[in-house]
Amino acid sequence: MPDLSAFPITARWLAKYPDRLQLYSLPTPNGVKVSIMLEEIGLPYEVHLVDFNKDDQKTPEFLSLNPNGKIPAIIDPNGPGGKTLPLFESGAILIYLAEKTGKLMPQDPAGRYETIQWLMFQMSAVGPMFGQLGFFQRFAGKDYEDKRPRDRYVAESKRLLDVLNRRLADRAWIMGDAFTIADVATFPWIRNLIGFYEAGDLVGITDFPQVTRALQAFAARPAVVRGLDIPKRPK
Ligand SMILES: N[C@@H](CCC(=O)N[C@@H](CS)C(=O)NCC(=O)O)C(=O)O
Repeated sequence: MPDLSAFPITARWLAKYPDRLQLYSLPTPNGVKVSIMLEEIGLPYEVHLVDFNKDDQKTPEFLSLNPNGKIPAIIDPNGPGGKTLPLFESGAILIYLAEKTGKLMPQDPAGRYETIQWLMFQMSAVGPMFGQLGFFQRFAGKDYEDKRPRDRYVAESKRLLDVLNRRLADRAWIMGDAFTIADVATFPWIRNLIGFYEAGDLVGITDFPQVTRALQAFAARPAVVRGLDIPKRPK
């Protein structure tokens, strides 16, 4: 049985199954990327709720795993070379899990880099821009009188949706017929933009029919349905 006691996070979130991958998360657009991925690839894991209402992500135990204080983060007791691997940043975790299992990533080197390219597009553009738009549309920023910051993020989000819409015009998924980690990273953010942020009208989502078509297909995948609800939110 692996000994995870060298990781202070396991003192606050006890591992019942230390031989399984440990996931520390909450069902946010970044968090569900990893739960969806784990459901898709069928790797056994144990999930721990990081409750933002209790500022769990700011505790010394959580910061010992991710000094950036953000979910998701993992500890894999069966990491490279048989050693335990701690990892944070959802994009890095998706690449790691794809390569560990040989799933949701093309095998050929060019296809692999192209998938990583679209994953980076999500990590560097879609996530941060939609996140800012969410702040100005749904949270404290909605009361700001000056609408120029909001409008800037609306314009940039529309531009990004157009890039995706064109990419999907002749493809089922971002990489073609194969569902990959680029899709796992991207569609939770589109779903969140329309759903939780209630910004569908603001960005004119009906102008991006390829994006909404792929989003529907994404939301219908059984592993996605499961992953979107892991871990369960506190009542
Ligand atoms: N680039 C990071 C971003 C992670 C991130 O922003 N997570 C948010 C939830 S979606 C979070 O933990 N927020 C808590 C906080 O800021 O206190 C990743 O993709 O893993």
